Amino acid sequence: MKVNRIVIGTHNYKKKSEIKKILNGIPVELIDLEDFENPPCVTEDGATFRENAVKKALGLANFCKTCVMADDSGLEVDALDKRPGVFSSRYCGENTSYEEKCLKLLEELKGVSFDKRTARFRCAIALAEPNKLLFVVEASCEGHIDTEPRGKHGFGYDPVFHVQKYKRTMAELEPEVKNQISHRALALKLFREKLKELV
Ligand code: ITT
Repeated sequence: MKVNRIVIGTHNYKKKSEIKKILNGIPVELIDLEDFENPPCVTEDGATFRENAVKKALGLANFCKTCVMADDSGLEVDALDKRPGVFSSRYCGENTSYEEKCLKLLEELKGVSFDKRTARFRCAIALAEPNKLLFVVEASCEGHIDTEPRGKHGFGYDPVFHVQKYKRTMAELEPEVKNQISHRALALKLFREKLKELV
């Protein structure tokens, strides 16, 4: 089967915008999920990012009746036994803001020294057509949880995620830089490669 259009299966506007920028130029038409009426929110009850990405991609491909890519991502903090992990978007309650989540994380890490605040963003991206998983790719981006939020770019935990190489938080980096080094950027590099076999 040849893939010539892919729906970006996310309800997260910022995530979608990063995916579109990073995939700029691929020989496939990218379609927004909002172009479909009442797309479902697939329940993310998998134990891993991979499981959730596959579930979202298959669930949405069946709904859209075409090829869908889905990204499941989140933050693992070593000092918190890898929490919030797959619960990153629900950390401290479903309807809390990104700011509240960042502050809760800083609160939980109070007193933990910088060298013990190691963390990583993880991203799994699945591509599926109705009833058929085509492939999954995964990548991660290492860093530390900072002691205060800084920066206005990005979304989610970016203001508290310190990137050693730049000595800045992910939210202080220009989007062009985040989109070269992030977990999503690295996963989408692999995605591009795999996709070449299908277009
Ligand atoms: P969809 O499921 O509709 O794609 P979502 O926001 O619920 O949207 P996830 O289930 O993958 O997506 O949850 C990801 C959460 O992890 C997200 O809400 C952020 O809190 C965090 N996250 C993921 N990628 C991030 C990034 O690049 N920078 C900062 N935080 C990120």
